[in-house]
Amino acid sequence: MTERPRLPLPAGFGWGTATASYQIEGAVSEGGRGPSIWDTFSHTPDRTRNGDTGDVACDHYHRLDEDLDLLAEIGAPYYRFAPSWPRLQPTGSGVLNPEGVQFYSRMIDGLHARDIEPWITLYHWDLPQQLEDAGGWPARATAEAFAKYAGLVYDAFGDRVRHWTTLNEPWCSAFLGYGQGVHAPGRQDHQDAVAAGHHLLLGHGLALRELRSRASDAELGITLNLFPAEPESDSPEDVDCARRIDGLMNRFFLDPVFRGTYPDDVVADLERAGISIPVQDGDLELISAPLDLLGVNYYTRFVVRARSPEEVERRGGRPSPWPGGRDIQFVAGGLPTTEMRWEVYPEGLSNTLHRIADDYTSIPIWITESGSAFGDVLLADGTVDDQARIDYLDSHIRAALEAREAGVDLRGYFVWSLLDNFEWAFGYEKRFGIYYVDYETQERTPKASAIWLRETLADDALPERTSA
Ligand code: IFM
Repeated sequence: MTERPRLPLPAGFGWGTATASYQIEGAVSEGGRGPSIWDTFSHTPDRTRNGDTGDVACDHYHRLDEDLDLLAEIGAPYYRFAPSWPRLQPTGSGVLNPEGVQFYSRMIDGLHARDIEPWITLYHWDLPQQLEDAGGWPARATAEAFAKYAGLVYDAFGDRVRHWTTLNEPWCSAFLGYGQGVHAPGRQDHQDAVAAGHHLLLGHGLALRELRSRASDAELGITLNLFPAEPESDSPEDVDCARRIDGLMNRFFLDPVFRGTYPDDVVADLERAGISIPVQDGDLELISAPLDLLGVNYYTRFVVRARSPEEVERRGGRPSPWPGGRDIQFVAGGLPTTEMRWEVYPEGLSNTLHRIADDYTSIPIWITESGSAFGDVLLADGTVDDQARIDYLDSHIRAALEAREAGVDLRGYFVWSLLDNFEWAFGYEKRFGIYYVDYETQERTPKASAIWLRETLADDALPERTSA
């Protein structure tokens, strides 16, 4: 049994929920929207669970007001959303699409009308297909196109939006999208993945320069997904596997952003695998330009061990997101898991926050995503009893606030996600929302976690909690 006492929430703390365009909007052929890599990918056979696509998703495009009312119901002061690049700029170049601008203007105004601060993420994975056809993120030109797009989006909404993050989880775009191929655009080339990773970071740096030149009082940052990598044993081989995964997952992004350099050991690991990072003069200065905040998405940890040469041989050349990592095995670490089979490890969140503050930066940190998928069921009485999600949120919020109490400058915590939604390659099978979505009727039902969050925020305290 775990006993957790009532815990008052810090004054002025930034609570929120988060979503992303392709996961909820639907209306993919309406309002002048162009195709994105996720349209193409999800319509390609065998790419997503059950062939699910974002064509309709949560139909948020047509249910904007209803969804804004849900946000008001929760009572969190922030809402983080990612406008769709192909809705705002259908081909990835040229002027913005007025219908797209109108849709997000309505959203932003609707948020302000409900006393909710909008927070924009400029890129949450829906690259316009035309840019992919021209080379995608492995091509440097995509970073330049992204920066131009960022400037235009700021021109449209900068007067009403104070918080901006350039990228969401560039690790996923680069290594799942171009390395393992389980995310759009589905390519499987580790050199492309690393080039994509660098050009995403370059896109961040170039976009930041565009935003800075326009924004005097905006708060600008990037969101990284950071997960601790731990060895299964103390053996030097397992410890080295953990170093390598930490390098590719965390330090590949943190080091250039906060130290202006790629980590030597990661560069050496990649070179051994015949892979180079296509850095040009001046890139790292742009990438490491000062930020106002860091967004952290935290879900789980990795536990790794070394594979023997025989195991590597047996496994063959199965696609992996990790360049040069065929000899690294991911194992269960013995903790309870969510529906994603991700271990529930709140200590990893406080450790990650401490690590950032100790090793990288003292700028404000925001947890821009934290949440879990469980097999939620809508009961006949109209309720969804997701105690496991409440427990997950409670333990992670406590871990985050502990780090804050110990001196980490943590400013906010956004729950992923407002609604059940299109969970990428997993389609609609995984439910992350605090509102249950019936995809047949599009009816939204508050799960117990939504009610818990609303009451927690209204009481300004985490309730006392006893759990098994
Ligand atoms: O649904 C995703 C989101 O798009 C990015 N961060 C992780 C979430 C859960 O997998």
